[in-house]
Amino acid sequence: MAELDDPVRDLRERIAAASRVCVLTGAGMSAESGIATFRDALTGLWSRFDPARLASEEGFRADPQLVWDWYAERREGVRQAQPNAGHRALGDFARRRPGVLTVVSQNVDDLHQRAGNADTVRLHGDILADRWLEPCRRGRACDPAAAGIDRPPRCAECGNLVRPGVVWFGEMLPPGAIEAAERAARAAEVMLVVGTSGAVWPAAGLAATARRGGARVAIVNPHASEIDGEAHVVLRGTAAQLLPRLFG
Ligand code: BV8
Repeated sequence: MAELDDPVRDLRERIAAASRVCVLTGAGMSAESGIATFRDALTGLWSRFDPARLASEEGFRADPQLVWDWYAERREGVRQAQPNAGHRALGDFARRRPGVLTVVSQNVDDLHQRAGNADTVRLHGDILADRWLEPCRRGRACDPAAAGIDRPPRCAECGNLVRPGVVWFGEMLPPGAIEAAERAARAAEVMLVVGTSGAVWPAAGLAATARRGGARVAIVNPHASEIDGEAHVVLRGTAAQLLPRLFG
């Protein structure tokens, strides 16, 4: 049977024949672009911190400058990074087969968008975006340039702080994001889960949602994840190695 001989070829053929494909990506998708994965992000200076604490409103309020500096360093890494062969394979596929592929990402970088998947569903926000920490009483849009050079920038009139436009632990996902992701997972004929440890919810539940919807579920990850059990097939490899072979 093709599947037993060559699971990559079998999956590639399923993707080529499908009219609806959903790809859920995590930090491993951007690892080969030089962006540390979320749980590896705390190296060097940050190695003594817990990412789940830094990536929370409580952590930000406890030490705004520390958290702001962590994000500033990660933002610079994103700006320096380039989409890898895995991002490009998905962007090229979307250009060749418009309307077939939905990319749902937990990542806060912009590499899918830069590779051509402009309509990527962002579950956890955008690290390059800024927001006010408190809703602005004057309804003003957040403009860090006007908020001064402090770290984090602070509104000179009311003291409101600027924070990164990401979803922190304990915060709701952007309106409509998980609903759009669940619709794509339920409708998918093929669901590919790339580069995620499956540790963060509700994103981690999308593989099971796709499986219940009848999708063929496959995982691309060099290591075991918490949701391997939801997959029909697990491909032990990296995004930049395998996605060009699956979507090329
Ligand atoms: C929420 C932005 C409603 C910030 C991030 C059940 C249901 C709902 C909520 C919960 C629940 N159980 C618990 C919760 C609470 C919480 C949660 O999930 N906690 C976990 C720790 C248990 N969830 C939430 O708070 C979410 N909000 O549900 O709202 C609500 C509200 C209040 C109370 C209840 C419900 C919000 C979660 C969003 C958090 N924000 N990011 C920032 O980035 O700074 S999540 C963060 O983790 C990143 O976005 C990251 O993408 C994400 C997930 O991690 P991974 O992407 O998987 O990355 P990781 O490093 O873990 O793994 C990398 C993988 O890649 C590895 O497997 C590795 O092997 C692989 N890999 C490495 N190299 C490669 C590779 N793969 C392929 N190729 C390679 N080259």
